[in-house]
Amino acid sequence: VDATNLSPRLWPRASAAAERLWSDERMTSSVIDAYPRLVDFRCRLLREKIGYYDSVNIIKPEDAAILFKAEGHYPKRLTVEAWTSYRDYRNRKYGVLLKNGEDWRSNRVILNREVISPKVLGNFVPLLDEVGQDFVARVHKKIERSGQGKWTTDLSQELFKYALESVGSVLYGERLGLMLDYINPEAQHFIDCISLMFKTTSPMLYIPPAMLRRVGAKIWRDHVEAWDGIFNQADRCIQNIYRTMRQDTNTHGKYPGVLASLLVLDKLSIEDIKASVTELMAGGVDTTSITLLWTLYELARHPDLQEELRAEVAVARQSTQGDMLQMLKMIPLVKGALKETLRLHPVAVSLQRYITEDIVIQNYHIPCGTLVQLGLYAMGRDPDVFPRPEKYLPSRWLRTENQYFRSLGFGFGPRQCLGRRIAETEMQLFLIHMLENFRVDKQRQVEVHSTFELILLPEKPILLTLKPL
Ligand code: HEM
Ligand code: 2DC
Repeated sequence: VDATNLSPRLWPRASAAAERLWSDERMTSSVIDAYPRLVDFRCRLLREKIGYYDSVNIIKPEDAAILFKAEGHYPKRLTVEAWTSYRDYRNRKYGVLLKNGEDWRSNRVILNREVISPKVLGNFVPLLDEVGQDFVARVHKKIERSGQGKWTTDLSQELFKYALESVGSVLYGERLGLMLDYINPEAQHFIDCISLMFKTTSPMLYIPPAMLRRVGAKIWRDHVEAWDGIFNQADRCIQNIYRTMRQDTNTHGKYPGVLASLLVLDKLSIEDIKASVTELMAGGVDTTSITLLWTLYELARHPDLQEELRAEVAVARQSTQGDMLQMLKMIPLVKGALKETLRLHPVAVSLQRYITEDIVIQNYHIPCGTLVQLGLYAMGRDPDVFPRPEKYLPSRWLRTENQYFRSLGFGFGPRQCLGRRIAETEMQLFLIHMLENFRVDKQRQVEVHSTFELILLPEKPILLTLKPL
């Protein structure tokens, strides 16, 4: 059992299993330190072997610091074989997500400049702000139509559309039209394919996809169908931009989007650009939307906190008179809320690296080449790291000294999330507009736990009620 990645609810069961392992002579060599004690968070290091993976698991910020110092020049994380198998099967190039070594680095350096460097934020903000405004207008319309002055719904489908519209507008410099009443069925299909792709990936973490492919397993066929849908839609979007670029030479000085900028820059091959833009488009949907859903859920559970955030946004709005770029610098509590959401509900259950030198963690010598996993979910709920971890407290992020290797939701270093700036900006703008327009409420006090479908998701639908202020 990979106990670092389990929800604490399941830990008593893991503990019982561990107890059995611990007393089994043959197992002790693969169980470092007192495995059962992991259950009360005091165990700091765990070696596990699941199928063909052999990894060392850590959960402390100090240990994370040691890990990332040993990640080397070309940081490498666990390869999701289902994803590389699909690319190999269809003869498609790897994008930056799946590349490694020098090939990864040379692509990543160029992508960084167009996607994550501070200089592009000014280009992204007006595009993303417009999507945020359209989302709010759409909710107002839904409320009007309900005839009840409020709208109660599972917002996840709406949030998927918001996220895809946002990432699409940044990548293509154009609107996909997902905030309209009648949306392109191909865009809806793309959204469905991404969820299916994640869902079918997780069982294949433990059963080699090559074998599933040989026996024609349904899970592999579904996975291929999902990626096919993703690539087809991305290809259509990319072709579209490619065509219009050849027709008109952007004379109006308008920001043309990430794809067109990369094509004009001409530093990556078209195939490399297509591969990474497809990954950006696919990576930009479920991640931010689920994080926003969890944030609204937490704000609904903490009405006083919600008012505090609203007040912060109001002050920022007033003192900047709507200059969005400025406004984004004046909302530390909103940013804290997003960090707090990722602490309790991380999208990625763990971060991993193959270390490129020997390290010593908690007195254990770990040889070069070992896969080391940092359990993000476990760290976020460790009372030694976050006092009163069960409490949703955005203000705990207001002090920079509280953040030493603790805010790792987007990963770390040169291999961190490439979509981070897009994600953060898109989520901050969403919260600004929502807080300025609606009060978020929820039915009863029901705890919602997480489930693992490669990324962590709410285990059941979250019903929220939106009321105009
Ligand atoms: C990688 C989290 C949104 C695209 C990652 C990683 C994490 C992560 C943990 C691995 C980083 C590491 O190994 O250090 C998140 C979270 C998001 C989010 C929490 C939102 C709340 C996005 C968005 C996009 C995106 C919006 C696209 C626009 C990518 C890509 C990589 C990546 C392409 C691979 C980068 C590389 O290997 O060089 N993300 N992500 N992500 N993410 Fe995100
Ligand atoms: C899943 O044990 C659990 O950002 C595994 O936007 C280890 C593992 C490896 C890679 C992680 C993955 C986990 C979770 C999802 C991540 C992925 C790297 C990138 C990906 C964190 C923790 C994600 C969601 C990307 C996906 C982009 C893709 C759809 C094109």
